Amino acid sequence: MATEEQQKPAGVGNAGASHGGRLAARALASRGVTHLFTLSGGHLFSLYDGCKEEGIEVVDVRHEQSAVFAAEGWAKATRTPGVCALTAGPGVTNGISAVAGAGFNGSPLVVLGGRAPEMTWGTGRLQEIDHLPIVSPLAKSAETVKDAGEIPAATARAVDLAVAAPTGPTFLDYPLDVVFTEAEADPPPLPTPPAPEPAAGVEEAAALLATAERPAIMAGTGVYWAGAEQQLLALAERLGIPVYLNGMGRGCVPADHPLAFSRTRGAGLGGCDVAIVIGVPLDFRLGFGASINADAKLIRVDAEPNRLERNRAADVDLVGDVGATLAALAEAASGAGGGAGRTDGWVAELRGAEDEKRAAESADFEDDRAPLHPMRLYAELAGVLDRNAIVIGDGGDFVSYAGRVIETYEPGCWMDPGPFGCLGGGPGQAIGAACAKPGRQICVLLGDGAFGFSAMEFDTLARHGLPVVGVIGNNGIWALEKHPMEFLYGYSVAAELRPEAHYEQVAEALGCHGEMVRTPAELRPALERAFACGGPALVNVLTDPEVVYPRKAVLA
Ligand SMILES: Cc1ncc(C[n+]2csc(CCOP(=O)(O)OP(=O)(O)O)c2C)c(N)n1
Ligand SMILES: [Mg+2]
Repeated sequence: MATEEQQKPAGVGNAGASHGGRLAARALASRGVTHLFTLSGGHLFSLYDGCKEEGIEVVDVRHEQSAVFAAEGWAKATRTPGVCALTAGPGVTNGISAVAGAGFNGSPLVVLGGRAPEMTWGTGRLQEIDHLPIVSPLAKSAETVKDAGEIPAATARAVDLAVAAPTGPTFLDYPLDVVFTEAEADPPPLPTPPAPEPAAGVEEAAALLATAERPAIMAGTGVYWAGAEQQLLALAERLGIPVYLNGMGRGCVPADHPLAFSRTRGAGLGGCDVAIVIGVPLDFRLGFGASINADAKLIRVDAEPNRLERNRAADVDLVGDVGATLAALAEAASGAGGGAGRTDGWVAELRGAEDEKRAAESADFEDDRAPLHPMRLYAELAGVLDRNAIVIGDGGDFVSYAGRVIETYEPGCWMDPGPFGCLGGGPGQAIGAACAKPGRQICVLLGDGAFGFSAMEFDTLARHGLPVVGVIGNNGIWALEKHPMEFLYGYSVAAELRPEAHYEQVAEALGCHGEMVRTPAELRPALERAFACGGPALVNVLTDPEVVYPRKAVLA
């Protein structure tokens, strides 16, 4: 059977000729792109050839979803665009969940697609499907290049748009005939970003803040994408405001900063008189806005308008450059009489409550049971992680526990699926992060259920020599589903996994270091060996399926 791949298109073998793949790669290189995450397909050959010419490293994975997650991991680790290429048809459709997740996270990534030839469109060629209606609702832009001469401009546009605030994924596909055709065209110059302007309304917000005695900041992923951590810290310090962080916001104020709080969010947001919600939507994670005291004044700061206004509208909505807005807010509120002293009592009250909550956790941290309590696992892990380790969560309850207790000290060091909540993104993100940050500890936390989605990416880690350490919380169940279903119905279905499965042997078979851990005493040495082995490793820790995560909502 002759496939698209076997028909040799024009432009191949013409050394030095600028076929569309080379034009695309040059455009990527002009934007500083150094890595392309992909899984092979003939529709992409000319793009690979272009990458070879430009010195762009091609990192090939085992499922297209992982290629997109890897691009997202790159973006999250570097705040520069992550780029992936998916072959026509099933390659693109396999990537869709990850594209949707990146949209929810505002992750700046560029998804390049192969595409059946334009000349014969509609004749039923292999893998012929129009991707745009599928991708358009999920991405900032979705475009097909119809002319080889347009490739540099369209490719550069896809990158430039992904990183423009509000950041997010973009999609561009190249029909096979177009991308194998030669043309002469250069990528356009880099656009000059607009000067960062504070949002309108800062004075009004500052007036609220200047007299606040119990202010609180809730900051999320948007702060990270805006690169506004310095301005966030300065605002908190000048006005003495306790800070709660989620998503990629974690680490934007170091976990051990006197104004960083995590265990008292209920008291902090529920008891504040003025809340500043920065770069995070008022979605389920914030009780649809109800986590914040109903009587408090709400100041919202974001790069985009409030998409969830039906949940709760802000008293002052500051839409614009996040960093410039926070800086202007700190200046104006200090000028209007606000200052750290006014909030001392409030900060001390929360610190007392925070210390109490932490003290209450210590029993779980020292829990001696085997199989392990997940909290004991995290206590042991904390002892081996560097301050700037990148920790990636992929799982149910196992990751909910991690989100509670893993401390993040620097921006870009915590990655979770975000509000789209797609399991299976951990290994891919780890691949991207490891490519972006060689020499860093990269640790991916995996539920045993989550591990199954992308287990073959341990092959990718081994082939590319990426020293990622996976840690499985292996409780033999889909705990986040099993326990709530039992609570609701008194029984559960479709919630069991194989108990004590030797997933570490899967990793070993793929060329990684693997260990199974059954008791708390075995864990620390196993983790140390895993981080010291110099390559990818998987530590498969048996955890107690009877531990029920103390969840407020049974269903999201
Ligand atoms: C792609 C996808 N499929 C299904 C779900 C629903 N889901 C959320 S958490 C969860 C259980 C995860 O189990 P595991 O990874 O073993 O972690 P545990 O809860 O057992 O700690 C499931 C099935 C999801 N979020 N994403
Ligand atoms: Mg599980």
